[in-house]
Amino acid sequence: MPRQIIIDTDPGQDDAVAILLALASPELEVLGITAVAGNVPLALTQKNARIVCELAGRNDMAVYAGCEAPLVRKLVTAEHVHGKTGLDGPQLADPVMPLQAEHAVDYIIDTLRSAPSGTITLCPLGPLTNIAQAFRKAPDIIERVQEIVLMGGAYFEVGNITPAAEFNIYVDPEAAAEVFLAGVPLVVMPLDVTHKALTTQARVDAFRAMGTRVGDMVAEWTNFFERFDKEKYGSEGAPLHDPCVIAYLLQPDLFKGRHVNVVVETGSDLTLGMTVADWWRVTDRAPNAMFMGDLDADGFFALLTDRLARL
Ligand SMILES: [Ca+2]
Repeated sequence: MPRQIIIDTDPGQDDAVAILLALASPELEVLGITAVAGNVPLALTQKNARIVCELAGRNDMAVYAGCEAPLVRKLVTAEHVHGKTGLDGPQLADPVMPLQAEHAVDYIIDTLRSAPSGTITLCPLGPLTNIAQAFRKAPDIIERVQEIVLMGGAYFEVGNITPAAEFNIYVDPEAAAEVFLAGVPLVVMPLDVTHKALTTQARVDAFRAMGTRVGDMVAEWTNFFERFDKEKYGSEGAPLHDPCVIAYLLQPDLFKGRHVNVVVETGSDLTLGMTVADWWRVTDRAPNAMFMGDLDADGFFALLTDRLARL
């Protein structure tokens, strides 16, 4: 039986690739896609999620709009990386498939309550606002979650939006702090991993060589955000952050990490949103997260290319 997942997302070109990877993979059943404000405002992330579903030929997918602002802070966005639409690069038509009427938070709650306990995995690819709101509103669902596999945080790579913090966690640190302490089995894909998933020229060429619309789109998205990241990091390509979450569900042996304690900083202006990971186990705080640190990048891109070619 395929593993049932809900993708919570703020597309974002790398979110788009993650959604495509999930929809292309028979091991996974995407129950629904919940949008959250993050890379761009909610009106665009929910629209972008639908654009991506249509690109995959999945106009039947249910897409829900969630929270338009973090729990207590003003929204910070990342148009400087993703462009004004969040999916800048290729020309994309507006979606025709509808947005679901139910709020994403209620959808998450209802879905977890109606399914057998421990059968649904949450895959957050953006700020953790929707997940934290669902846990606040319906604490009974927390123990029903099979696992949370998320993109966010950093330890050795430290920060990409501030010197100390990764974007997803920084945007809603209070939500992240609550989710990390909720007691749900947690797998974290921090920058330490995603910065190894680099879109080199050969890897982008492989997307284009598929000769499909999906392959062309992924190559164009990658070219768009690469310009920014190459200059910033001086690397040979851009990190493909969010697909790491889906790749982990398909092939966990591509990743290596440690089960450690991770706490999110919410009090300091200087290090707000920092994921303080006890990598060296220097405290007696109980481990709460599988915090990944290494990736078989060639294996990751082989998996991604193989699956995207099926769409
Ligand atoms: Ca994202």
